[in-house]
Amino acid sequence: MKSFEVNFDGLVGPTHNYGGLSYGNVASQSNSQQASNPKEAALQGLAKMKVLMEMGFVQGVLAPQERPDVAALRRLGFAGTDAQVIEQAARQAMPLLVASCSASSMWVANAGTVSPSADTADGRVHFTAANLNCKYHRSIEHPTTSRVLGAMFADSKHFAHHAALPAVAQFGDEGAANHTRFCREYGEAGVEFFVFGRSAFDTRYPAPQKYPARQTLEASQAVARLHGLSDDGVVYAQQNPAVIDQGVFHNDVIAVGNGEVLFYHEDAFLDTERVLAELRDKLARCGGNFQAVCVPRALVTVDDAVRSYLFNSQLLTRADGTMMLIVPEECRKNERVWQYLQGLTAAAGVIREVKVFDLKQSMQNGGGPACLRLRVALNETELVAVNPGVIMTAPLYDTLTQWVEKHYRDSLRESDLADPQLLLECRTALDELTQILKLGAVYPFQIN
Ligand code: SUG
Repeated sequence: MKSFEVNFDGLVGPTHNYGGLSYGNVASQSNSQQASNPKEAALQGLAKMKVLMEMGFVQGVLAPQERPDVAALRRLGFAGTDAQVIEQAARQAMPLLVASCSASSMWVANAGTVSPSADTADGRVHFTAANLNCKYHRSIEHPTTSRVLGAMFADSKHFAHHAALPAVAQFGDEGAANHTRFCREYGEAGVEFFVFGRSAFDTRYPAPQKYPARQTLEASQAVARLHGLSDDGVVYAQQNPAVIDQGVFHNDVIAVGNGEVLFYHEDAFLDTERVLAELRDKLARCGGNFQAVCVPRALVTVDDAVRSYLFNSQLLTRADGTMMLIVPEECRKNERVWQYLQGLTAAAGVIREVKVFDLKQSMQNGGGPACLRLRVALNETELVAVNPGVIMTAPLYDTLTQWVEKHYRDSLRESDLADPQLLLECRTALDELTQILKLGAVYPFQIN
């Protein structure tokens, strides 16, 4: 049976703004308070989806969330009408209003962890929504994420959904940003690679000194258990705490994998030799031939990686079996990175092509091409069972582009977030979107 890696990209929401909310994420911190352009952000994301679809990849779309999250503000003690809740929050606790307005659900690599049916004990595709509990503005995403994923992958014969892990730091879970799957074919059993930043219960693992390690070993292990993965099909690795302290807040900022290939920076992991050997071994047992492409620090520094997002690229398999990297424009602007990429493709190894996209609006908050997509490996039968409304087509692209043009602002500053009109604009847009994508009622304003 044929199988596919389907990329579901997060559609940027109407409140995309630069809130400076993510300590440890260099771009989010340094672009705080700048004016954003939500319309441009959404169109940049849609353009990437369209190009990949036109290249023959199956492309999907994941809906944004209702913001400001008035219900979250009510839980923090603000009361009255929705407009009064927003006005009070703006007056008394602006940082809470900013957090409740974040469009951060666009980075769907953090929506959850997905295990394909070939890896799981019950032969279904398993999803665990990420609790994202390291940052308040992200911790409020998972209930809606679960409803949206449930509406996209509704058939319980093929799809199993797990609620987010307990929302405490010990089970900090950032979803697929710290999870990679290696395999020979997408439809065959593979090896799931979980990268964690620290252990919550075992003091033998070192932790970063400056920035938070968002993912714990215990969270990764819980997800592997929930999904029914076998010990032979799982490898755990600790992220190098020194790179977290340099701004590598997720593993997908320093490594990316696909098929039999891991593309990673020399400083990405602790105990790298053991990790690579285990990956090689376990993939061999699935009939695969593991290939590691290491980027040496002498050519590209960790700082270059953080600024250019070289590793936050999408590594995609082309029809001839070789691979292509989808990188952000910032890679072309960094001389060392660009030179490295020229050398990489000229060497005619497994990675043969580099394609550049302008995703500046998202990049300024620390979200590159890989952050914007959630990968779901599906066989033909499973693909047919996915809600067809969320699979990208040329007409859907046109409809979504018109929808963005109609509903999105082209400038948003912190002071604009206090405008209750923004909530109404967002709800009007999302109500229409749920009809376009055939999601049914998934937002709090639609179900309460
Ligand atoms: O969680 N930025 C996101 C970026 C997520 C990137 N995702 C992956 N690497 N997979 C984060 O730090 C910034 C929001 C702000 O500051 O307005 C933010 O949430």
